[in-house]
Amino acid sequence: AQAPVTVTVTGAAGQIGYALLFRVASGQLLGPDTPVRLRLLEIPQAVQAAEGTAMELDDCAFPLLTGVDVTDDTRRAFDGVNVALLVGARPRTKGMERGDLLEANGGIFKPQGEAINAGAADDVRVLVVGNPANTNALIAQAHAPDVPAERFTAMTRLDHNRALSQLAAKSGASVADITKLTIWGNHSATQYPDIFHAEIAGKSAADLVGDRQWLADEFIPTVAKRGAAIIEARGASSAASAANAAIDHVHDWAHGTPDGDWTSAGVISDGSYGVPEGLISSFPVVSRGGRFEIVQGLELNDFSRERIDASVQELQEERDAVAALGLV
Ligand code: NAX
Repeated sequence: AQAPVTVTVTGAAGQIGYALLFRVASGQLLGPDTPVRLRLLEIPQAVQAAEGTAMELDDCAFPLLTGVDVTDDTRRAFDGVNVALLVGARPRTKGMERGDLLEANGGIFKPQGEAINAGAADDVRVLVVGNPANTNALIAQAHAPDVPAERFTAMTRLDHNRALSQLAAKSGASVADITKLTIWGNHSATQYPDIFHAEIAGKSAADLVGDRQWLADEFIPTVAKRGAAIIEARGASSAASAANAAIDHVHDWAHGTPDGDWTSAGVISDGSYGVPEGLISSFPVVSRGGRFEIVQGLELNDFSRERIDASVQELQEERDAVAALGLV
């Protein structure tokens, strides 16, 4: 039998954690043949709640789940980790400036990066979900010099899936017919969902639906502000859909993207498309041989260029802010 893969989930007692852990344990993250060992990291006040979730995981009697450890010790949580899902983060509270938010998250993602550097398995893959996801990923990566930088990624797959769903609704097509959609930039309100290379059943999506007014006034803001719309309707932020996107992201990273399609992920820039090297920005990516590769050679029109530049500018400002705090 295959050796178990160690999956560490931070913020395990939170709402995304609750939606995510059962899917990981049932085999949806890494497939039906891979046993999983879970490590749940929480802050001391939430350890008891995480232990309750661990009891429920036991009670599911998942055949693939070989063990669950709950801890508030960062080093222990990441010792031997193969897949790290960094979900727990410091939310923005009333009166908090952006600098305070970045600093508070630096206090979380710096030690987690250090612990990954110290103890992770050689094949470790890291997905940062906790916001501000791109910059939190950058902070963790900066403190893990012995881990290849490409192993640190940030989640824009929920934005990608939201865009697929909106485009399907507009065009009357099924999401399964839509390929080559892209989320560019930051996982924030400046993100740019790009349909200019997308296809619906093999035909240009932009030709089928894309009058620019609909794009600019409806599609882009609906995707970018979907998180707020969910909070408004549900009284709580996206949880099951965020967990689903995390599963999709890691599943595709490990198992590959389908031929003729790509997905979106926040990955470290190599300078592609003019995105400054070292920023963790969302790009169109394919996964081959267990690695994400940025799709090359796409032509960008002025409409796209302007929006990508604005989002990348925001990422640069976030990097400057955490650099000034000594966090990268
Ligand atoms: P919750 O507040 O329900 O849960 C967060 C959990 O993290 C809490 O249990 C808390 O105790 C724990 N935590 C805090 N600091 C920690 C630390 N240092 N180590 C371990 N655990 C720690 O939030 P939830 O709704 O689960 O959302 C989690 C994060 O995902 C938030 O930052 C949220 O903004 C972010 N999101 C990111 C999305 C994305 O697409 N990238 C979409 C969904 C979500 O908004």
